[in-house]
Amino acid sequence: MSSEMAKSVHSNPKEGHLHLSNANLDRLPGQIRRPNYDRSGIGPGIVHLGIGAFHRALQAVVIDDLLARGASDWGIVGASLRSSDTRDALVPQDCLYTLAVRSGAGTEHRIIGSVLDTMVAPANPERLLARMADPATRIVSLTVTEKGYCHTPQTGELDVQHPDIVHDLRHPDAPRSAPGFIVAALARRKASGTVPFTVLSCDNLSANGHTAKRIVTQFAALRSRELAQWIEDEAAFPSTMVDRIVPETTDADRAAVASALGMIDAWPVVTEPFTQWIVEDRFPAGRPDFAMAGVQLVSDVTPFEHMKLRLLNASHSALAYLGYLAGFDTIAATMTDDRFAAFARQVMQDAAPTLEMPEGTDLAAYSASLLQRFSNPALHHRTWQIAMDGSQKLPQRLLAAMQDRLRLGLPIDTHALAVAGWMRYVTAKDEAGRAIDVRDPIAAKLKAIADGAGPVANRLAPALLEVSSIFGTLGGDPRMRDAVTRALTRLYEIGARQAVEEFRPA
Ligand code: CS2
Repeated sequence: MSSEMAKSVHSNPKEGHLHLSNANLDRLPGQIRRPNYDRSGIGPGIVHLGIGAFHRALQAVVIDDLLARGASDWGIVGASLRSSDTRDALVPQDCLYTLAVRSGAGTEHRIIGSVLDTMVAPANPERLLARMADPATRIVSLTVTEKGYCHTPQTGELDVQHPDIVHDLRHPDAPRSAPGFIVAALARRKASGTVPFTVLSCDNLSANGHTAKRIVTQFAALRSRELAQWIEDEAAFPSTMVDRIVPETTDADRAAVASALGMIDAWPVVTEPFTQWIVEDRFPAGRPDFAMAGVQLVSDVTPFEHMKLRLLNASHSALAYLGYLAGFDTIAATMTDDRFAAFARQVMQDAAPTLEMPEGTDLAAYSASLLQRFSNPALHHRTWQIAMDGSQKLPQRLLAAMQDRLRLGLPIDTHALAVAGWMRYVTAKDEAGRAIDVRDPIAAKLKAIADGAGPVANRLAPALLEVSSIFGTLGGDPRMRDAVTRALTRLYEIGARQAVEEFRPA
């Protein structure tokens, strides 16, 4: 690794400030934990696609823990599939960064050293492909968000019309998408007689390993049947459940970290004390000793993934849409209103009967801990950030539980209010008539539907329920249509705050 190992004292020429770097580690205040291992001796065993804040607050911390214990020589090469921001921030500081763990009790800072290098895929796809195809790479992990899978959210199948998929089929050696990179690198490994790397999805999708495998093999089959079969037979795609709340880093966070460090970190990550990673133990090409760093290794992650998606993420999304509409900027602020806290608890309670958990799982205790985490006053997790990409998130967070409740003959009013909150949100106008900056791959389509229907619940709800990539057959169910229309009607009549207040579980 070249660039990140430079041994010069970095300082900002304009202001004369120190910058975080290998050479400056000794100048940090004594109490700040930092890599106690020789970073130059670590091999790049893991390539991570989507090196955003989430990865840097969770998997990279686990790897840093193992390196600190001398229990591993697996390092991470990170890649961004789109922007160069992370590379531009991290490479000049030798890919070191600060993890700032915040709670009501204060902030703990720690410097993470497990990321060895950071690349920007579009700037040099060949460099990333070569690294992925290198036999030294034995795991390719992913946090590319739901939309990075280029799939139809409702079915989990590859979207063959997706512009990046169309592009990657035409340009297999200069891909853009995560499936495109994985398949191109696996094709090279097959050609050179190298075992496949293990693909480790760390995104919030149900059965994320199965989904990744389905998408990768479907894409490979469009290139070659034989390649798809080889991947099917030889490559492992363990599912994982990852959990840590990681809000977007703000300039205020950067300033706070700089003052704690006495030097500048261009891109620290801010998170909560809680962290959990559950992984299916299928790594034919080898893996670090994850368990030593507290990772839970299991044979089937599905129940835990459903639990997290339907309790944590579902109530998070519910709070995000309804809280945003009620004028709350953050989840913690939304939670200070008892009515919203009670509503979040109800989303969790209603999801519980749809879960089949291993014996001994205490869903009530889990839910209580989630409510406490959401209330962490030191985290500024914006409702707007969680509201993003609803078309990709609703199916596994809210709709799957609704489907199960209908099957069980149970009412769906709680979840219907959350879905109605999303519908009100994607009209792109808030309750005071101000524009909402809706971020979603199909934002334009949703807005067009909303404009066509107008702010009239019994037109808007059925029109949006027809978006089959989100709702599938559930959208055509009269019980769904009635419950969502009723909830949306109340949102228009009395606003989110009162709709949540008036809400009483049936
Ligand atoms: C959140 C998640 O942004 C979102 O949609 O619900 O990122 C959530 O914070 C994490 O899944 C927590 O593990």
